[in-house]
Amino acid sequence: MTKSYEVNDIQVLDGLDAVRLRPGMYIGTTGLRGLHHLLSEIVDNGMDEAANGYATTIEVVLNRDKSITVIDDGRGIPVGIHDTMKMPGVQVVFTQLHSGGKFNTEHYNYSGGLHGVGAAVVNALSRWLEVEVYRDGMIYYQRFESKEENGSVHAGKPVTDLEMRGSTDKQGTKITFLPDDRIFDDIEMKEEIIAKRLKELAFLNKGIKMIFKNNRTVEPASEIFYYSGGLVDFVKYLNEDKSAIHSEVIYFEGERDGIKAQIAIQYTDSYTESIFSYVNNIPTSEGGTHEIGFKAGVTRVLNDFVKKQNLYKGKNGGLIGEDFREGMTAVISVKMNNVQFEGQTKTKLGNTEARTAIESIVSEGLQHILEDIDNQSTLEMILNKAISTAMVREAARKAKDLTRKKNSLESAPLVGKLASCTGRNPKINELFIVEGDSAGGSAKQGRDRQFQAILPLRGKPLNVEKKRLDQVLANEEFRTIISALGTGIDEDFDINKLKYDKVIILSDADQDGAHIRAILLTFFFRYMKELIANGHVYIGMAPLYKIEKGDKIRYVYSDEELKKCIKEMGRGYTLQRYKGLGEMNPEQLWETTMNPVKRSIVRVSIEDAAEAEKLVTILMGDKIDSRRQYITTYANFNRQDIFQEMGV
Ligand code: 0RA
Repeated sequence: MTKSYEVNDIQVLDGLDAVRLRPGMYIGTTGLRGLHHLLSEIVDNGMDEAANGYATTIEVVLNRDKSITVIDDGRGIPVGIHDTMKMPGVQVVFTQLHSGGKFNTEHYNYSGGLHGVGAAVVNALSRWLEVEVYRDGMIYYQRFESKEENGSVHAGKPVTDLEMRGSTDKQGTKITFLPDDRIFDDIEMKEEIIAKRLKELAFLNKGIKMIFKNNRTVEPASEIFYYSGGLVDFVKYLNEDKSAIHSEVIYFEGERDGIKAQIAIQYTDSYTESIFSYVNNIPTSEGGTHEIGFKAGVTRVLNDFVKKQNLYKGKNGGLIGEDFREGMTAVISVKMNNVQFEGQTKTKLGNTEARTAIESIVSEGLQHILEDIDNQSTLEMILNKAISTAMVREAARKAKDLTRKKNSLESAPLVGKLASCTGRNPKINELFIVEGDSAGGSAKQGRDRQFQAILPLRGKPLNVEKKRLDQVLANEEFRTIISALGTGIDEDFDINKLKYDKVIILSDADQDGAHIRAILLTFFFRYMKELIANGHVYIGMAPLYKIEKGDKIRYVYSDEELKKCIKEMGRGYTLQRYKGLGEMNPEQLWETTMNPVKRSIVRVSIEDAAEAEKLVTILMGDKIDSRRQYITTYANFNRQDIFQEMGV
């Protein structure tokens, strides 16, 4: 008696209830990403129909009540009674986990990873779900709800049988669901995320029409994504704002061991590589085996052409993979079964068989295309670009070796006009980088040569913005700075070799001075970040005015201070305004700007330097308005703003 009671009392957790217990296991998160995952599950089912040639159009509608509708014109979910489950196919699809494959696997290849558990999970995590199937001239309808019973929720229960509701000449499936606000942090899907995803799917599946309607806005909005060119259109779109170096997008596809790949490539004159890869329509932003195979294939094919034509005579080996990818925009779309996703965000393909398959597809497809007589100019452009990349790489390496060598020679005579100090204590030595030869001259005479070194800069230094390391290293002024500091640069930078405790930038308090300062800070920020981070970089502040009365001399650093000083002095003073450092004689420069007990210097923080980098971009760019705006408001170490206020 008691025993049978116990047996009946055993609670078997319904599959859908298990989903609610651990939503993370099925959709990753219950945040925004997980919420949109619900929509993906449904859209993916429609995409599977489309991929197998049964559907042409998928429509997503955001409804006013926060529910979402997805309509496809595929075959419609089967409505017949399932042999073993003894219920209509529709009900199986929405209430049984992993039911997707129980139908006809032959028609149902390529459902990827997290996706494919599908419709039942969506039902389990919704308040309610309604489905309409248009099939064999009939409309079928069924509704599911999450029901609360004695305080616990039972997920996705059918509240109607599958009903026939009249006839139709349409074919397909329409699913509407309301995500459960007891599961998700927020159930409002984001228009931008959906639109981006539908656009991506339209690119990845050429000829499929993706429609997006938003009925939540005051004016209902609708967008259609349709690309007859597929991946070729995708690459053109990605390169819209760049300059391509060959007009036709390279496209090929192939299949090896049941793994299919479509690949589109176009090179631009930019220095970056942008590869976007997908597996079963899912973005693999962390890359993985298919990308490795792709890169290996590209390197092999292009290197074969280089060798065959004997194009590159560089020493130190031939071209490397990266040489062939500078400026490359590529989209790789792979379709395969039994996908394994790895990595931090599960967006990295792990299947080893994908590497060899894709490499082989690329080797054959790319070679074939580039051998084509019509594509010889494209081939030439690509190979020339790779070779010049390799040459630049070589040059940069040589230049780096050069500075490294220079730095290793402790007492080597320094190039340029550095006046080094006599003392050898890097804990107290100071390097002044001074704008202009005349100020440099005064500084050299006025300094304490025991611990102060002077490096005059003639004109503006090279703007490092948009310059590559080799170009920076080719610049005499920067080479001198690098040599003087002794630290090396970039990856080779070693703070322990620093020969000066303080690197002090001395420039005029005008626009040119601000510009020079910004360029230098940007250089340090980009290539010697630690120098700033460890607090070795300073801005020197030269006075703006000298006030004299009788034997009293005062140097004034701001206009605020000037007003006060004039009051104190009373009548009969003489005022000199310094237009630049060059107007000061050596004694004055020492007194006001260099003497450690009297001067005022400002230490540069990383934030200042980051700001300076932005400033350089604007100063160098052609947006006149923002340039003016920036120069006049950028006040960190710049008294330009004060000049403006005074109308000087
Ligand atoms: C199982 C089997 C078949 C189609 C589908 C599921 C199917 C599911 C969804 C979900 C949204 N739209 C859908 N369209 C189809 C194949 C049925 C057949 O062989 O006729």
